[in-house]
Amino acid sequence: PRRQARGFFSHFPRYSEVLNYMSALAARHPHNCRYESLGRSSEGRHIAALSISLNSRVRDRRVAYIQSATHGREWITPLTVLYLANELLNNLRAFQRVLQDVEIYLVPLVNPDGYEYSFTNDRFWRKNRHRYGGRSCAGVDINRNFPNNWNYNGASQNLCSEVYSGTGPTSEPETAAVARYLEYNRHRVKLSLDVHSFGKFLFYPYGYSRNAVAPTRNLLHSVAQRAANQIAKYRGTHYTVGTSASILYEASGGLDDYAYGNLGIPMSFTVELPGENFQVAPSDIIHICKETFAGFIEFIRHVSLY
Ligand code: ING
Ligand code: ZN
Repeated sequence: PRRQARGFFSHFPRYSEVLNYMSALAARHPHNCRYESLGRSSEGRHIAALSISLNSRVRDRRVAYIQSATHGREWITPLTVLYLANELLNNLRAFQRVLQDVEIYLVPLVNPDGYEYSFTNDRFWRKNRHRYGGRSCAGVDINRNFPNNWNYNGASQNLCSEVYSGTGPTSEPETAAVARYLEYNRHRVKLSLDVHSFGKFLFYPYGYSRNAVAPTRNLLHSVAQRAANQIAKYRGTHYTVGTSASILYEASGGLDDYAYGNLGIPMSFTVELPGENFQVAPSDIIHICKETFAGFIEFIRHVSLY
């Protein structure tokens, strides 16, 4: 109750609290919000999703797909996605134009096992909790497990590595659940956002190699730059726009390269939120949620254009 009084966006909720929040939103907005499970993690937790639209009975809309907490320790990320859900549902009329013919599909905890483990055992846990090879190291990096140039760069076949890419593309149930949804809906998904922390970057494909150039890189760059400009309006937070390969490091098997390169989703980005060392002061959560919201809306505005 004390937490309720301080508000949801002033602390870091556990897995069950996130799912309760999601189901409460859907219960409060039955005509505009659907709560469902994309599948289960390797430890059996639900990968919960919310679908938000002006009328949830209408099918076949263009989809804006947004996921977060692909890495367990990136605690600020699901809060920005839940903030987006709550703001949209509480102000549907104000966002009528953006939502026209668009379905927002949100997966705040793609990696629920790694997320929980970062609360209970290791604050800096990144991977999922899948165990290969008996008692040795656990966990696969879900953002190295997607089927685009799998295990080519910035990934490892060492079970103990932070960027262990798994036994093959989509070997992980979390990766497979996301890929199944995106493949089934590939013709209507126009935007894919994978929200990480930290660094204040907006990345577009390709991330697997500095030498790989996306055919529509000019469009990707300008859409991301517009989102960065919207984010900066709130309190001047400066994001850098480019490919992860050129700005940060080359890494293959990420969601962004897969959504763009394999599925032909025209707008595919990775967001790196603020928060030095994955740590965010609880009093800063609401401000990050608000500035990021402006960026999300700018990305979503482009969904009806492509
Ligand atoms: N960063 C991303 C990572 O998975 C990234 C950077 C994005 C690499 C897209 C490749 C593709 O390493 C974090 N913070 O996880
Ligand atoms: Zn990450």
